[in-house]
Amino acid sequence: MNKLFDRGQVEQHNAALSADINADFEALGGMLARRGQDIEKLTALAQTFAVALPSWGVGTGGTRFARFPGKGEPRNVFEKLDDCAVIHRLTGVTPAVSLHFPWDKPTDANELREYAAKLGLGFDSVNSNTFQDQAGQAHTYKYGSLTAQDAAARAQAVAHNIECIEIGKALGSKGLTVWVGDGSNFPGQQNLRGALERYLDSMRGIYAALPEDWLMYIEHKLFEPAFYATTIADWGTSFACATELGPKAKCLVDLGHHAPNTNIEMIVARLAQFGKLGGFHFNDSKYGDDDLDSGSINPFQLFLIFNELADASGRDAAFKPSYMLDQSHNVTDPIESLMNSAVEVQRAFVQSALVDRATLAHYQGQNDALQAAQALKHAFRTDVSPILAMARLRSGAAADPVACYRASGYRMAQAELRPARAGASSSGIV
Ligand code: LRH
Ligand code: MN
Ligand code: MN
Repeated sequence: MNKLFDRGQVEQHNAALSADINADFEALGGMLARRGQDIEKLTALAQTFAVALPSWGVGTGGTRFARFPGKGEPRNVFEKLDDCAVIHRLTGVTPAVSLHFPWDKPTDANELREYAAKLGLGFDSVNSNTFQDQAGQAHTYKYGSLTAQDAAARAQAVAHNIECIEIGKALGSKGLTVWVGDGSNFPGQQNLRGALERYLDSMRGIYAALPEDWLMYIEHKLFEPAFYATTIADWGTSFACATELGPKAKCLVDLGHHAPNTNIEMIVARLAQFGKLGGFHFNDSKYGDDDLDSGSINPFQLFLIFNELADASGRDAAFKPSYMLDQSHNVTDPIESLMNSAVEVQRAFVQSALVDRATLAHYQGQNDALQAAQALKHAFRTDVSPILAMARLRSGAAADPVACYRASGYRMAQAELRPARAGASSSGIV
């Protein structure tokens, strides 16, 4: 547990900044009012926003070449939750954590659930891991897991996913995210159709174990670790499988899992249109699955994705895909990166609410491409920072999360409490 923020630190920090925030908020409110928009409504909307944290994101990530650990990294799932609680305390928008098994497998799920509850955290969907072999496991995933030729390896992968559901039930999760790296590195290595048939067969076994109120999220990814053909490479395959499996199966869009320059917002629109958009793994990238901080490379793309989400919500009030960050932090303090990223996703959400949809539809109807594009740009160019800061003040979070975090000395305190262990890897990826 961290006591650092229980000593009025956030309140003091906010008191020092509130006059400036109020002034900026008032100025922006006046400007928005002239555009017919109500800043109070937008602030209330911002306060409804939430994005889940990846448990593996609070440790320093790594690449296939090296991992450079930071100070005071969490050494187990309890410490990961401690760090996640700091992020939620300061941003107010990350109330749930997404666990990854077996990395985060609890010895006692009830104890973990209670620990999280005391920190004010809940659990988002759980993630299975059949993309690496675990110590002592009977059958290797070297040649695939849910698609393996070896029936025993497939059965083991199915059983692992069902075990994830069982643990998730005890934790209060409501979903299972399935990403498999299965595929091939050489033309001819696999029968492409056969691999997908085996995948579907395995997934049917997992689907059958889903509780009534759960969803299964199918996460596609173009490549890596399979470099010739990945079985679930794209949203089309994901959509076909989700359709085949049934209503509890939906598609999950990880922003980094596409070819460069792919029109991701259009994928979002398509999946939403056909009722199969389940959720997101937010991150940013320049080349591939870079797992960089959300909004750090292409904030306009993030905005355009939320513009599609706003359009979908306008058509169906019940539309509610799940939001999660999935990032790897190599050169920053992971807590800082996750705080900034959560705020960047929230920013895109609020900016998308600024789009005047009637005006946009009018220009679209007139085939006025220039003004239609400007209708979007107008919203995107609006700096909604005062709204986000005010939403944090009103939610009891920190006006400036990173500044408040740095002033607290949390990281240095953890460095004392959590001495580095040789070869320790928080996520198990490296
Ligand atoms: C695969 C992926 C998937 C995994 C996570 C660690 O690249 O995005 O979501 O579970 O990374
Ligand atoms: Mn992902
Ligand atoms: Mn990924």
